[in-house]
Amino acid sequence: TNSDATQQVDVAVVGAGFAGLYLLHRLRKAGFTVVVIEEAGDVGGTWYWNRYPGARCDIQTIDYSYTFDPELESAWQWSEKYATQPEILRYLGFVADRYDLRRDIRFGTKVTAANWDESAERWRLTTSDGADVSCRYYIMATGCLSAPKPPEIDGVKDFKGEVYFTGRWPHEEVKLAGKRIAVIGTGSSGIQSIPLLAEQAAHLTVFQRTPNFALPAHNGPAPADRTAMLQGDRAAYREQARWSLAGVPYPQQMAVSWQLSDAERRERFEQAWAAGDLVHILTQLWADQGVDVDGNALLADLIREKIRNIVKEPEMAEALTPHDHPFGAKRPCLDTNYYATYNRPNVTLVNLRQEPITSITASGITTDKRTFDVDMIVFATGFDAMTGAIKAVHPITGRNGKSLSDVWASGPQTYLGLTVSGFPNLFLITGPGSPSVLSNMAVSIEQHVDWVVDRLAALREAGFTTIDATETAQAGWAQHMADCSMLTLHRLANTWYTGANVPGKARGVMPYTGGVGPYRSICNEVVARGMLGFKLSGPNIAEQC
Ligand code: NA7
Repeated sequence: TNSDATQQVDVAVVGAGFAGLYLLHRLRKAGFTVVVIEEAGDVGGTWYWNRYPGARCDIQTIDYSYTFDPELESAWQWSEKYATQPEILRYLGFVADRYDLRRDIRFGTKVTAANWDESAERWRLTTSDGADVSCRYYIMATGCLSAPKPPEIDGVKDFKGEVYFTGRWPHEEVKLAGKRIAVIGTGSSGIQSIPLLAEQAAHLTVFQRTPNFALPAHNGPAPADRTAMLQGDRAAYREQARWSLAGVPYPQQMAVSWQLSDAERRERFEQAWAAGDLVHILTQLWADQGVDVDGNALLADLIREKIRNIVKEPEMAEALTPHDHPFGAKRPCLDTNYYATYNRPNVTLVNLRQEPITSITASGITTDKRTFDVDMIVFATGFDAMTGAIKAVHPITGRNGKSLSDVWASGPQTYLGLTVSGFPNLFLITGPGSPSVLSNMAVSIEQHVDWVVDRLAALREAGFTTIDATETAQAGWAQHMADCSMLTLHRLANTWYTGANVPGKARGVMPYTGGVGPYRSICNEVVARGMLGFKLSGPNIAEQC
């Protein structure tokens, strides 16, 4: 390595998505030198890669925005209740321009290794473009759904037609009209794209392994009541979101399902179905819907009834109806005409529970019962979530030569979802152990970034040069996470939340299920109690203790 080419900075950030951009802005304002390393050709993260037809945010865009600068908020107007991918990407580009962020981002570059140098108390990053980086602090803003899962089906390479992954959709236009298209996967990406693919395809065949709950987005203008709340008192609206359970300002429901009559429950449900809002239907019907299987089943049954009413062919309706998991334990979806799409004559549903795929051939997909000849296969098969982007991108080596992949071999271990014991000065944004994926990402990202940047400034002020979580604190966080996950239903489904979607991955509920507001108060308390659970060191340590 040519040491002259090494870039010396205070902080290196990986990823220029929602988190990385805000990190760069805040770190600069706090007086740190920063470089951001980004594999893609531009900013955007998730919204750079996921360009498939129908890609949208399914948190309302008035909530899915940066809130750190009121002037930014008034400078940008969203066009609809749920913005499309191109509009969100334009927004992130607008933010990058407004704060002149691109000049410190190295695009088209990957980190290929990261090593902690104990004597220098710095991280040394090797990168794909040759110029290494030496930094005091290393922050992974790599996202939780950014490493696409391999297809896991034999014969993909033999297929002579076009192959696309929703999470790596081409930037050029993909011609769909008149084609025979297969989609594998019915998570959010499948459910958003299937109706649009069906409109253009000569024929669309959907290969479904597990049916998912979806509710209509009822997209359009932002709802007047929410907009009025935000405009009435912006600061209060944002503050309420920060202390809420899911990062959107809704109150805690107090009425338990069995306190309500059938008619009252139905009324609440119909309102939620008409509202077209994921956080509303996940939290606002009755207090036990997310924590008790019986309270949950009352809601799940009402959604099942809707599916039966929309899908005309009874066998198809049944195949599309989830029975294997409580509502919300697997990430539910927001749709536009999803179930109704199955009433179209050019759409076929293949239930992989009854006829599994045996192989992909030169001409299409073969199950153990039939062969489907197609021109295009779309994999909407998801991601190696939460840990994939952190573990797979490069070896990260901490104290005593330990690699993060080894330390995490039987499941991710963190303190507060933000740090890993034995990896000093390393921070994870939206990592395993954070509540982010169960919340409005924007609110969680701002909390994580603010906490980390405020800590780095405070450490610098006090003369500390390293921060490392203790093993005891990390074990305590694991215990607390396990306790919280016993209170919710996420543990009862095979999902990317639990590692079940990736063959061979360690199982366990990876997100913090205690909620955004409680998580924020824990992070604040850690600070208020002298960085409880962290070991700090530096030249001035004697004076500080
Ligand atoms: P998801 O939600 O992980 O969905 C992936 C889908 O692909 C899901 O239906 C899977 O079935 C299916 N799948 C995965 N692998 C296979 C194989 N090998 N064969 C057949 N079917 C398969 O990913 P998305 O991209 O849709 O959404 C990710 C998140 O982005 C979403 O939750 C939102 O937070 C935004 P399974 O359910 O595993 O049986």
